[in-house]
Amino acid sequence: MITALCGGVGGAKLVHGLYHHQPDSLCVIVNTADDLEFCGLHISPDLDTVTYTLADLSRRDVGWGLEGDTFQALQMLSRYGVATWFKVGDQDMATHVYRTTQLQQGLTLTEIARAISRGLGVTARILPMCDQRVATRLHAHGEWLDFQDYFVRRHYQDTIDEVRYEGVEEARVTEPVLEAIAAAEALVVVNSNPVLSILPILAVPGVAEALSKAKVPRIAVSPIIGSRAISGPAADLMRLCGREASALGVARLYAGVVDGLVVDVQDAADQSAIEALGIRTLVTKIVMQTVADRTRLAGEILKFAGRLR
Ligand code: FO1
Repeated sequence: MITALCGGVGGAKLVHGLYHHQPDSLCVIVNTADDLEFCGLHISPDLDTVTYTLADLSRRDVGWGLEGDTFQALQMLSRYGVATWFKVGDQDMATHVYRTTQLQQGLTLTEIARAISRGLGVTARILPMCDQRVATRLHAHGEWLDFQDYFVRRHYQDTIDEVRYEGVEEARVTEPVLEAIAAAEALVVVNSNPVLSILPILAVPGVAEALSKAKVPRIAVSPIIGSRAISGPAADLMRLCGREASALGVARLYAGVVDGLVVDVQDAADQSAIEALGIRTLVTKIVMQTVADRTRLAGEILKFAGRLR
């Protein structure tokens, strides 16, 4: 069993590679702090991005939403004055309608994620990090921004001086997440944004403790190459957390949580400093431009885990 911790688009690519190797023995613990309400619908972007990606349904250009989806409903909504900067497609809307009605029936995000992945033929276990509401909020120029407002509407241009995962203290780790960590032969913190996708998962009471007790290899993949994020605001947010935006900075951020770190060949010079932290290092090409890249990188990580056992 491989258990991955994942956020949105970038991390979902590597999860797709792991799924190729282990379609029936992969668990994915997914960040839900990006969730939002849109027209009364509960949307879980990271859960949907991972599930759609593993179902080979996600948009090939941006990685979120559904390939070939249309936006007729959004067009009608905009005629009623509804803000439509968050582009929800018509087929995608069905997922949000289903999730919202099931939540209203009293089902949990975990139960609903299982029903959705089953409906889309995904055999991996997609697990929300918790079933309670957690909301990433970002402080900039004196005001608190909701996550999608910052990330999508404002194209993460704001200079952030504080990040909070509201509600995470009251969240509780679920039994399926604890089982997924306990049953794992290796744990993979994929190349998602550490501050926006991975730290919210680790902040759920019980998760970091379960990871620290795991007696199996725990491997992270750097989302930073050189001093730049592969995509998104990861580098800026690392610096906000007082971390160097570098592979070594990622190693320091994850020190104590991981035994191994996968870094890009451009960061080979950091290897000895990372190993000095007690973190074994795999240096390889970590940019995933094709599906074959995803499968290759995932295969290398599984071998790396074998060497760390
Ligand atoms: N990201 C965008 O940059 N623009 C969008 O309009 C957008 C719509 C959207 C709809 C559904 C969904 O599941 C994801 C969507 N995303 C969009 C991506 C999303 O904002 C991010 O991928 C995650 O929240 C961060 O990982």
